[in-house]
Amino acid sequence: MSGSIALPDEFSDSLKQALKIVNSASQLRVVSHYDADGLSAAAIMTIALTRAHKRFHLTIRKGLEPGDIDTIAKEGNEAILFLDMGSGQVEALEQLEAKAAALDHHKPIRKSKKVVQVNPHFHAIDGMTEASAATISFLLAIMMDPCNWDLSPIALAGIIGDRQHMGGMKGINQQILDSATEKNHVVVQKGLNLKGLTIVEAIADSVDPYFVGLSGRKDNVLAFLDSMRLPPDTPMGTLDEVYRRKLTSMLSLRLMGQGCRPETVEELVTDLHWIPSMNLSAADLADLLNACGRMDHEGLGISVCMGDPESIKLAGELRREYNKKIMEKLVKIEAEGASQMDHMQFFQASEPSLSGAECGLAMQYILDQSKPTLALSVVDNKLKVSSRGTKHLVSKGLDLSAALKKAAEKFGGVGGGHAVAAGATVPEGKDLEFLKAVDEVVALQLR
Ligand SMILES: [Mn+2]
Repeated sequence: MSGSIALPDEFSDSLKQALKIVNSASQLRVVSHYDADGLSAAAIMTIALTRAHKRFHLTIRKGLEPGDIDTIAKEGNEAILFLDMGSGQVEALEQLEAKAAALDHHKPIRKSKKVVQVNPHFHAIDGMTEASAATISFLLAIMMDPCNWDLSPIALAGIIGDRQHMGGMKGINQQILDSATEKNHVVVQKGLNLKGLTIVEAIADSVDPYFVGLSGRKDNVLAFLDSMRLPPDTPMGTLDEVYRRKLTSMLSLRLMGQGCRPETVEELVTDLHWIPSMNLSAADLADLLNACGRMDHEGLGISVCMGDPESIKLAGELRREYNKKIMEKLVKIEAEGASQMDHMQFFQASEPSLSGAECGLAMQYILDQSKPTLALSVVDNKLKVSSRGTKHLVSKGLDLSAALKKAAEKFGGVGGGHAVAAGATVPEGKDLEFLKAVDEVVALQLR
């Protein structure tokens, strides 16, 4: 039924239950998350439902707060699909009158008799590395109709958006990639993981990877390229093999010198998943979606996934704007560092919607690799916290989801997410106590 994807029977069963909800409803409510994975999942469902001639109403949210669920409850929906969210709110979803399915890869709280949960965690599949929300949405889409296999590049963009591809695709994600390649929906080729038209642009404007001393400083990049006798305006596409190797080794050395983990350095030369139908790589698509979501243009993200050339162009402009803001913050963090506690480090995010991205990039490329990083901002008089660790720290016991949940609940807040990346909201005025509580939990985890 899922084509060539092999899934545990019980996981297939949960997908079939979700399919039943879709098939039996005359009209569906779809709610998804605003990040690249959530937007990919939403775009896949949007296209699949349209092809199935289903009426639906899509909303993209930054999170699923109790207030959001109350609003949805009052709409009198027949059936609701929650994408990239819902597993953490299963209790509240059970109160809904509508039939509800949560296609989520975040750690679930418990099983539910009422709410259909399609979640890899229930089936010994790692929701952090083997299946994202876009993966699950895609599995449902091809179950609805195998013609939806052409949406596989969007699933790959979601997977990459959630950084599940790092160190190589795994599990269900790998299965989708293999079949998508076989069906010519994507072409895999090795390349330098930089975006931009000319080399000087690609390095100077690069926030991911962020090159300490080069990113955001064009003059330094010009000097760097001059030292290699490489003309700065060389188009990225025309870089010959000798220069590509030279540039790759120089940039790798820089990343190592700034203390990046080996898996981060390895990512510099990476498998690019070229999408012939869009003239983009899946990583590029993920990047565009990320910018759309963070810059409050979620609808544009959906039309980018539909392959609209004008939307792709507009999203490119948004990305430039978005990168500029992040670049300014990263250059500042590079100069000033983060505030240190015994077992973690933190900084003030430039604005709430950028805190996750800033936190992730600062953790990966700039700050102390031996401590997780928290980025703080204030939303509606509440402290909003984004946190990131490294896979290495997670292998040593770090679980930011548990740490933030425990610390936030101590002060009447909420927290959760993944072991390597989590968030929390805490009542204002409890900042210092909260940070101390996180520090204590992390100390125990990494002991
Ligand atoms: Mn996700």
